[in-house]
Amino acid sequence: MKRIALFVTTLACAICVMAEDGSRLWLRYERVQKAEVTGPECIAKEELRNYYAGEKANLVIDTSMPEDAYNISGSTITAKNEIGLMYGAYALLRGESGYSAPYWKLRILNHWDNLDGSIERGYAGKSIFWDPEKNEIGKEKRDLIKEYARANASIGINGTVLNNVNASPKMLSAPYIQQVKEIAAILRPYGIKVYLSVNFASPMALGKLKTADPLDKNVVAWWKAKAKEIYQQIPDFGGFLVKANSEGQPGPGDYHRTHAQGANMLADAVKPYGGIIMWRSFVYGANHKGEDRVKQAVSEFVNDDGKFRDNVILQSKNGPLDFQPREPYAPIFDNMHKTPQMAELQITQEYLGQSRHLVYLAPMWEEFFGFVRPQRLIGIAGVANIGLDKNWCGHHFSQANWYAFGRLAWNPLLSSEQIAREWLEETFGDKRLKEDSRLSTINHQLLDMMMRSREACVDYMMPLGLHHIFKFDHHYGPEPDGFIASYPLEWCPVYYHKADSLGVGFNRSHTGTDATSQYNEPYRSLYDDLSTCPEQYLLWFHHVPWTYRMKDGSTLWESLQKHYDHGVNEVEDFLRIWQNAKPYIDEQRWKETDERLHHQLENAREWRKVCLNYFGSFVSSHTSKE
Ligand code: GCW
Repeated sequence: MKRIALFVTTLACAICVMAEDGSRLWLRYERVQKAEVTGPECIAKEELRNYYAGEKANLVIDTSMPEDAYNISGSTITAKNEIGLMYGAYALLRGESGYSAPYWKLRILNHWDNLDGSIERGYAGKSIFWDPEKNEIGKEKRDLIKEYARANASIGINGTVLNNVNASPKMLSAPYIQQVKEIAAILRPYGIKVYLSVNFASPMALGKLKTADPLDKNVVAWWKAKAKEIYQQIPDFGGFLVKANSEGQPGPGDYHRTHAQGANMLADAVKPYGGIIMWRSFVYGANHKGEDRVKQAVSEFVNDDGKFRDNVILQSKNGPLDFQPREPYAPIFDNMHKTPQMAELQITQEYLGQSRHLVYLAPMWEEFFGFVRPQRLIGIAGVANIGLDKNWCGHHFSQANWYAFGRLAWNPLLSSEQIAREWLEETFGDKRLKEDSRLSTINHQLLDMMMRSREACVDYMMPLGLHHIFKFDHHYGPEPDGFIASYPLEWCPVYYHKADSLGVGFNRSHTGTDATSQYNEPYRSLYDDLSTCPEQYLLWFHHVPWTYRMKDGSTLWESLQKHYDHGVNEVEDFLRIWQNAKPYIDEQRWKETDERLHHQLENAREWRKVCLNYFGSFVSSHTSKE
């Protein structure tokens, strides 16, 4: 298709141009309409009829197969039901063969969408679900949600939380439940269940009760009735996601109840219908004031282990702080032995350049799975990066993060490189260009750019374990000197790097906050000892002298400078790679990406300048010359 766009511009012919605005995502199949497809009428059949390039395809139901799994043998797909056939059809279109079953049953997107249409940490326009002007799901919205469902189904995502974890109680009011019902009906054929984030104080805000105490019988009755009302409308409703006693949200702690007591009350309400509660462990500041922020989740939840109902899942961010470009894994995964856990990854790039930087996140998630093995989890959630922008995600390459999340949710053992290769081929590849011998070099370079992009981001933002030195609130750009006395200390960058004339970094070893003791061995000892702590986490766990000798012989201060330089050089190289790719990419997507890459370079240089100036001011002239 991009070749067409290129010819069209060259020949100034306006007739056959198809907008290359990125709206088709990775689903850029050619509409061949050639295959004769046997089997039940279903989405798989429709997709293969339209897009399968072979002459014939067969869809076979085998009820003995596991849920969602498929087998592809030649052009025959076998699955338990139409959903499995659908997954098989998308796999066949991707060129897969053989047997495949999803690793997890719960593969869920979390939308931080507000009912007023805005999206918390959204960088791609307004919500595709909520529009305060329209209290119904009109035709246009219906079509869009269908496209969204299809995109998710093509990569195996099977659940979606439709609203922000900072939840408005209004979400549970009858008019909104009606809308959720309509959305659920669009998503259902694609095998996607809907879930809602709930505000723990909803019984007060909506039900006019005097309390939201989970042990109060009126509160219990209110939630039971609410669950019944929802399930009457949406019998396959998935359940609730809850952010409680975190960043000002209400929760059971307001009534001196435990997280388990709060979660169990909700769990009992949805249990008769097969619903689940995803309870978040992202808490700090409320009950453990003064404690190192990264320790607080474990401190607050560890006594609840074993006390949750069996339909409660604890949902935790991959790192103990907050979706930084690099964090060690969150030790909560080591500390809850009797509680089923889900990991929450952030697809939207809140702290990784938002939709302005090209940063492919799968290597970061792969790194996480190297520490928290997928078998320790029972599901996976990803904070979506989707909005009303034409290209869904703001940056054309941010689509790769949505794609990679889905593919990893299906199979966390896939390599990030394999996924990037697949995505590039589907999103920018063009079969007609295959003969061009330069293309394989270009493809290789694009792949390389994606694979290097996350480490580049770490390097130009916060290398060697630095963290949370972002500008306040919006988290875009550097503010290492950030300190506002009236803010909680955990929001201030200076709290996290602790730079002084001797050195920099947060001492979380046994001589400091002892956060290392929350880790299982071998990591506990590895991270605790300055001489064995991996350099990528050095300043996360230790306060290190500026003159400290790094493995390559340079001082810490020299090493910091090298990392910032390297990060910036990488982005310069990405711009060169993108320039080389120009003849092979359609004009619109090339130009939009190029503009963003230029901006990224500017921003990376700003990071380097601001951080090195700031940290350099602590390094004495004597030290810096060493
Ligand atoms: O990372 C922080 C974000 C908040 C977010 C919170 C959370 C939804 O800055 O915007 O709120 O995490 O995960 O609850």
